[in-house]
Amino acid sequence: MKEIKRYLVTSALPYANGPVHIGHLAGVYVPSDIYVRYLRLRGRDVIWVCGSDEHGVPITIKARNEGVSPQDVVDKYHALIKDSFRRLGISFDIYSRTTSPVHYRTASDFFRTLYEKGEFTEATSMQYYDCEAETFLADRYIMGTCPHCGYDRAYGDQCEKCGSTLNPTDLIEPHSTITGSVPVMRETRHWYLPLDKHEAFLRQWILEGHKEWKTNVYGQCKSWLDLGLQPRAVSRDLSWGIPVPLEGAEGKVLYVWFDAPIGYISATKELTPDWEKYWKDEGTKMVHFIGKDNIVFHCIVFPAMLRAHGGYILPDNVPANEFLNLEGDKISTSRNWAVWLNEYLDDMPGKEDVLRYVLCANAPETKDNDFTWKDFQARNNNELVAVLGNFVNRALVLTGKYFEGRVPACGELTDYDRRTLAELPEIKKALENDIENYRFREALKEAMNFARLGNKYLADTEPWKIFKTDPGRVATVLNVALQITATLATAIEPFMPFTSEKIVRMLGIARPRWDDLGRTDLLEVGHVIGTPELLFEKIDDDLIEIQLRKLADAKAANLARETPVEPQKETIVFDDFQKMDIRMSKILAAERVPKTKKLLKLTVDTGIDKREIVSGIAEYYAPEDLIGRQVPVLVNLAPRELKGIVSRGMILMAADAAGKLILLNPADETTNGAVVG
Ligand code: B3M
Ligand code: ZN
Repeated sequence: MKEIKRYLVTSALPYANGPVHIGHLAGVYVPSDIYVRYLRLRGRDVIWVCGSDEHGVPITIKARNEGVSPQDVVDKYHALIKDSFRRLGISFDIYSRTTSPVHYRTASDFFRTLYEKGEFTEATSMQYYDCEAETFLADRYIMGTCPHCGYDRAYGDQCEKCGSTLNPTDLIEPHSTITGSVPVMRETRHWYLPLDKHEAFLRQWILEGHKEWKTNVYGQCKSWLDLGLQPRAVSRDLSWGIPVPLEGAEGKVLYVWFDAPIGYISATKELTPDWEKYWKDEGTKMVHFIGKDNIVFHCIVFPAMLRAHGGYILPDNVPANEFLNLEGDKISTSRNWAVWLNEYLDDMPGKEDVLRYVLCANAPETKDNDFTWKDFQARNNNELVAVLGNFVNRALVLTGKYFEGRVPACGELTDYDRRTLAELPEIKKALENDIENYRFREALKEAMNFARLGNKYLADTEPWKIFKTDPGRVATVLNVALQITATLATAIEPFMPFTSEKIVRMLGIARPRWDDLGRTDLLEVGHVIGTPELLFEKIDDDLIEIQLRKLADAKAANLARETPVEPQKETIVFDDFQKMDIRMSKILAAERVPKTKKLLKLTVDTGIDKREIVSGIAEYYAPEDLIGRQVPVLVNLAPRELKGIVSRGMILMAADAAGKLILLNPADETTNGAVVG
């Protein structure tokens, strides 16, 4: 075993084409923050680098759709992402970006070195070209009919209907998604990294040398290697990206997956002049935190690049996570099926640690996992409030009550006290072992075990019952409880830094060192503690309802967008239309029809008369929101009895594809009875 002198931790660079969501957090940023905070607490030499990934086709597509430049897109999201990470306490040592000048230079130099060493091959191939847009069409810039299932919106790389992998040339009747025009075939020349040349090394290094990697990671690597590695193009015909730094390479840029991982190196350079120590000395342990869709790039492509370059170390581990789903569905940016970090932070101020806690407790470490708002609420109420918050609060409040906030002296310990205290070093050991082995869910459970232990200790010893008869015993119990609280403050720091900070502040001490966890002299007798405040609040149903409603709205909008508009009905003549008598009418009263979910009984003034109409809008409007509104009513519809009420007429409304009803209001109010036509 080599000696570990320092750590270099990297986290996947998020694409700067949208905000980050809970899937990114649970998969990558929360676990890496826990790992790094832990290493720092242990006094290890560690740096943690990240930044925005600002190249790639999705960014240019977004820019085109919004009528702005790619630089505008990345400027906006880089700032948003960086700020929301900071607000959640994600403690990178640097959060850089791949449009930075240092990165341009670093990536260009890297490419040139490989080129000069003869590590690339060059090849010419025929690719689709859009003559109107004067550009080659990279994978999702081209669409056509799937040769397998006939779906007519298949992309150049994949059919989303039947799931088959495609080449642009497989598409029937291909067209450009930029201009809609029919592309032509044109010759283009690119540089390739011959992964096949590195295959033997990678097999040995991963399959023999890293059997300890997580099974999902090891398994993916093995299946790639077993399929046999092919040369991969490292350049593209695009205008957005880092130009290929060679003579005669106009119009060519580095493939985004070539420059992005080099971003880790650039960020380190920006952070410290000592960067080479972290990248080139064998005493460095490098760990890449990523999601499962990035495994091949970090375990196969980037190591091959580093080796081809020479002089760089390779990662020691790549603890990739699986995916987090949301309320049973795949998180999707384009379908707005996500909890966006920036929105969460705005909607739930002061609950940063709750999100960190829930995402770690549910992290998709070995399989895909589901985030639900009900589970979020339950974990907050039953674990954070009832266990962690309750214990700390009791220990502090009782000390205030019985000993005026002074740490009481510890008398003689009972066997039970001794057994309780003996568990502390055991928990500490388990916690360390879990974190060092990237088992963060288990680690969090261990950290919470300090609180569970303390809670149980107070429940069993019941100091509130014996103060009158045995104040000395109460002093001992509270001394023990406060020492556990001090341990807890440090143990939870990697997971819940804001809460840790609060506890330390309330105890009025400097944060205990990691090595001192479990000690029984963390607080001196007589030390005055601060005023206790609640660490967590119970979360009520209405807060959860707001979030569930957001998701329901997103779902309805998707359904409406994805369901085709109803085809036009048969042609009618004017006289057919004239048969309908539609009048502007005012809603005077509205009430629910008992024992129904959908129906409201409305009293309307049609100008002709006042009458009752039963309408199926109860799911979309509250009765009180309807009163006083003017709406069009079909007044000569034959009366109909519904739930014992005679409905005379119909309120005209718009129904979207999801069946959601919208009232139609006139732009200006008119007299009741005014004819619509
Ligand atoms: N930009 C993130 C993703 O696939 C991708 C990671 C780059 S890490 C060098 O979501
Ligand atoms: Zn298909």
